[in-house]
Amino acid sequence: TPYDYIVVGAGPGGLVTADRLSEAGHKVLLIERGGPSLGSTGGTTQPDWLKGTNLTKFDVPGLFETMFMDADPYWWCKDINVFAGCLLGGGTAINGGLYWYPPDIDFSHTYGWPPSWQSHHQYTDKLKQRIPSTDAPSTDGKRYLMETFDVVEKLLRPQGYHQQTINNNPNQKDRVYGYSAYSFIDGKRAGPIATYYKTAIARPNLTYFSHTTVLNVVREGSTITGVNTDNPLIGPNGFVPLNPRGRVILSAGAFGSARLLFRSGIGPRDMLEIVKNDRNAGPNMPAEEDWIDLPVGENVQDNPSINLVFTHPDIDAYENWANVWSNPRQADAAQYIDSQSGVFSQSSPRINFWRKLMGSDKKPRWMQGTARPGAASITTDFPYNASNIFTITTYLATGITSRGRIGIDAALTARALKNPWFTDPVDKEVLLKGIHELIDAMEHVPGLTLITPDNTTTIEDYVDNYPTGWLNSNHWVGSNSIGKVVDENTKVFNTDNLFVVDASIIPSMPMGNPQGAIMSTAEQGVARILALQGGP
Ligand code: 6FA
Ligand code: ABL
Repeated sequence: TPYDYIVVGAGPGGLVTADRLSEAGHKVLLIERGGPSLGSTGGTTQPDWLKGTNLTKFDVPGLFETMFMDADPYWWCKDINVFAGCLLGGGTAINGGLYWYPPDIDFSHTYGWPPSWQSHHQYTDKLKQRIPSTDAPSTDGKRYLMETFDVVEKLLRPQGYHQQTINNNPNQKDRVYGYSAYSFIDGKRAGPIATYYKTAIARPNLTYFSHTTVLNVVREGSTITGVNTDNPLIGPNGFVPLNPRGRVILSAGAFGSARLLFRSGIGPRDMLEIVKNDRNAGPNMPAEEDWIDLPVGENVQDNPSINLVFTHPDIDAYENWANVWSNPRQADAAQYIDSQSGVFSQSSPRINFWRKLMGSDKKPRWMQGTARPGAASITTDFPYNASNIFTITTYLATGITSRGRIGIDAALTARALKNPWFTDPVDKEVLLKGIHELIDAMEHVPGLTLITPDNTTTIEDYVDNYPTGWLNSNHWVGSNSIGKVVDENTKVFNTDNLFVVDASIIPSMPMGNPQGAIMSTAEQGVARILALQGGP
């Protein structure tokens, strides 16, 4: 059967979009390549200690770190060479849940947004109504395992930082710190899965297909007529048609949506040639005279991030999260099962902070810090007390000038062709400045020891020799930047009815971990699509 709207991908971009389109009464098909996540959506992956409940790995915030410690991590997309969630909720099913209301500057013309997006605030308000942030997700309103907050606060205060409820003042991002805010509700992962998806799936005019991969959009010149999938149950040969005035919306993520455009004959010639030479994808491409040349995959950004690992005698490293799956602290597990309260109601981060720094190019850049008990990696020859470790991840955010490129290789795996971190040396200079400020303040915190890098390595050498891939923050944006690949209504240039709504249209790095900025973008994007003439 034909649809008014086909939305490809059930990540944060796709869920906001599918919910708003179906709310407006349209006949909507939402297609997701992965399976269920939260228990409420049919997910069943859970540790033994949660047997008998419907709480899964994806529901329980305190299991977040186990995403990176599992022998069979089926939730990662296998054909994207960085972390990306391929299941209902996309990244929001597996991410750390840090959730920031975007500051106004993140939608400013300076950072690439069209002038018509300047009064964006109302769309963030719509998002807040659906997913309110909380910095105290435990159902008893208390915060747990807060030693990391207390120690890092001691490091920040002498530098003139002051405490805020961060999401009460999204525009204040210089020398502020606060409790980590999350998209959790009632002590459980929520985000768009427990909110937008929940209302969308309840509507009879929305159809959801999981375990179905869209291969390409089918187009005649500039007009999209439907999508090809790998699922014959969805339509003959896996094809789903659009209604005459129907539209397709790609929400497959920064890598996934770029690849779908390539496979549909839209993008730089070198990428389209790869698709053309592929035995399976080539025959589905439009004829060469219909190829559309757009900078798909260019202009990509991701925060460069550097981890600093410390010890302090006050810290409880929570066994570096290694036991939460098979051998959790009994009292904490019991408390969580009983009332979704306690340590397990929060993911690993405990404190976040921001600082505005000027580069030698006179451009401001904002540094974000995220601190958590434990560490992903430690390099030192000295002995240290493993039960006292914690990590500060320093990110460089709004204002970064480095850009990279996303593309596909001969196997059609999506990957960075040009890494986006520190391509402009000023970004590195600024992040180094921020790291030095933190290290210099350590003298104010008795007992605080930096173990990675240790005192045999300078900060400069540490950053210079940092393994490139570790700079990845999983916050990719920009591969289909608004103004370059899509117009101000999120429509792909030179097409009649193809749209993109996800992280890929965001033209520059937002201030914080991006899921809030992405869903806020989606709120305005889908409002524009609904208002745009010529649709269903
Ligand atoms: N962002 C935050 O704001 N806070 C965090 O704490 C945070 N943590 C993480 C994190 O710990 C990890 C490990 C990762 C990978 C990301 C994190 N992020 C965090 C970033 C955030 O999750 C992403 O920026 C955000 O999810 C991106 O949203 P998008 O809507 O742009 O894209 P997704 O990848 O989430 O969703 C795409 C969906 O499309 C997936 O469900 C995928 O399965 C589906 N899909 C892709 N190709 C498809 C196809 N061809 N056919 C059908 N479905 C497809
Ligand atoms: C994010 O926004 C990042 O994308 C994640 O990388 C980060 O989680 C979460 N938020 C929480 O701050 C980290 C884990 O804490 C590490 O243990 C892990 O090694 C790292 O992600 C992998 O990128």
